[in-house]
Amino acid sequence: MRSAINAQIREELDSAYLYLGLSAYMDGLNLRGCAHWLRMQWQEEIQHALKFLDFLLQRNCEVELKALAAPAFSAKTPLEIFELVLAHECHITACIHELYALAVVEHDYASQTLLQWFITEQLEEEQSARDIIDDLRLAGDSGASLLLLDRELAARQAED
Ligand code: OFO
Repeated sequence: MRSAINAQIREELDSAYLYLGLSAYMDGLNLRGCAHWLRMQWQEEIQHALKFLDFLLQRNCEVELKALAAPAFSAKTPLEIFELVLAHECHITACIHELYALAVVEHDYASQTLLQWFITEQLEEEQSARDIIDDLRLAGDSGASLLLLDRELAARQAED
């Protein structure tokens, strides 16, 4: 379980790095609201990594930080970018579910409690990405609608 949680810390930091890259890309498209939303997401992923890391420390387990790869993506349009976000979140959900299954096999009740928080969080993560994708599909080729959506995304606040 310790080793699997260490691997998940890297997954969360990878997510953060990906979203930071996507945020910078969106800023380059002058979609500053999308860039802001993705930067908030970057911050949230760092919090997720810290939640796992602090859990290991609390249990007196060794933390092994692993190397991160540079984020690489071929998505270009806002719709493609948020489809990538959703696909990535689905991947993270699968990782969390695997971790939970392992915690059950190992009778690791403390990990199960921690992971229940992440299971709920992943529902929200996927839903947020789906909502933005739906809005982008509705906006279609309308620059005015995209601008409105971009302004809406600019309002995202950091979570506690
Ligand atoms: Fe950590 O939830 Fe997104 O990746």
